[in-house]
Amino acid sequence: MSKLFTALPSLQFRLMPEDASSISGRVDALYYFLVAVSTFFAGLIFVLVLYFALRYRHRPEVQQPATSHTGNLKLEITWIVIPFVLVMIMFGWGAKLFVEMRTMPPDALEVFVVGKQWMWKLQHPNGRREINELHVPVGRPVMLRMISEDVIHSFYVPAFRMKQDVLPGYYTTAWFEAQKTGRYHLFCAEYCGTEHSSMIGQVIVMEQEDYQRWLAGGDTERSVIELGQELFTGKGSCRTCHSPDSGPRGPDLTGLYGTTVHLQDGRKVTADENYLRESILRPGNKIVFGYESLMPPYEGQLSEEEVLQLIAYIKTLGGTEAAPGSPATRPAREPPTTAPAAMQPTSPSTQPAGARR
Ligand code: HEC
Ligand SMILES: [Cu+2]
Repeated sequence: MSKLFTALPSLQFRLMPEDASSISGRVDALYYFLVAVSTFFAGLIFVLVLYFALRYRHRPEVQQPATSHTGNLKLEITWIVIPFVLVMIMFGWGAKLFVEMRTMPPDALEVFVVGKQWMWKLQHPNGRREINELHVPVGRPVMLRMISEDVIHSFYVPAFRMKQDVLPGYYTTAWFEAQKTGRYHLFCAEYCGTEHSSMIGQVIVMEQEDYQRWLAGGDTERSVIELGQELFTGKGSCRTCHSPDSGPRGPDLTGLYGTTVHLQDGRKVTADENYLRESILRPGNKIVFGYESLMPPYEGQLSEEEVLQLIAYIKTLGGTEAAPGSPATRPAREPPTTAPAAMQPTSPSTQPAGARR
């Protein structure tokens, strides 16, 4: 339908922004369906209201019927079933699309996004950075791992029908696959202060070869993982407490990512990106079972970029997602039997420590 409008250049009118991602055409189709259903019923109700108002207007010569209707089963079933079917179609269709939009493709290119008042800072896996511009290859899924340094922002690319809040203190993700080369608007879609309206940028979709050339063109020396490793052994001095032979000073982080971590207070958490971030910045919040709270909080000492780099490095140390299909590499190290009785699972758990979710 949007083709209809773009096919008439003389009108210079677009009902929708350009559609340039693998999902945008389908989001539009659902939207048009909602608009069509709403328009049809709004029109029908409008016409019927007018018709009944005229047809049954008060006339002195017409007698009021002595009995009043108590109901009409067939009519009532009709007006229950038709709207029910329609909204269930909307629900099923919308849910299917939503799940697809929220399921990150495993082979996606990961780009790190840090929002701050009032700019977008981005970093590619090879280390190349950019501000308010995002270069991506065409026809390849791109996943954004995003966080804010200050207030809530929202990463919005209308041409991709993609919008995701960017929060302080918590990673959110989004993905898209651009299908047309070109330049597309990037907006912040969450009011974030005085210069919110200037927090704008561009997504530049390039052919594969152009993208590779662009990626290599920066003055990048180290990849995100290498930067993380450098922090781990250098400035962060994480290695003094986290290495296979660090003993009781700190747990070995090998194979940690994606596993279940048993905490001192009996809780079990999945070692995902948000857990790793919290463990680095505020380790006291979640103490690993069997360890002392020796780790200093790194809050205020590491930038969000640095934390992202550390996490990218820790993920390379192995874990569920790094080695799909292989058994959990992490040895059991927390004897759940010594946990307080109240924290024991109600049924005897056969799940080994460090099991996958
Ligand atoms: C003084 C020693 C020490 C230093 C330095 C240290 N840690 Fe820790 N770390 C610990 C201890 C002890 C624990 C376990 C207790 C806890 O959860 O706080 C831990 C826990 C963790 C965990 C959770 C591990 C798990 O098995 O769930 C992560 C992730 C982590 N540290 C990352 C880091 C990173 C990254 C750095 C460097 C920026 C660092 N640590 C520096 C001692 C340290
Ligand atoms: Cu903003």
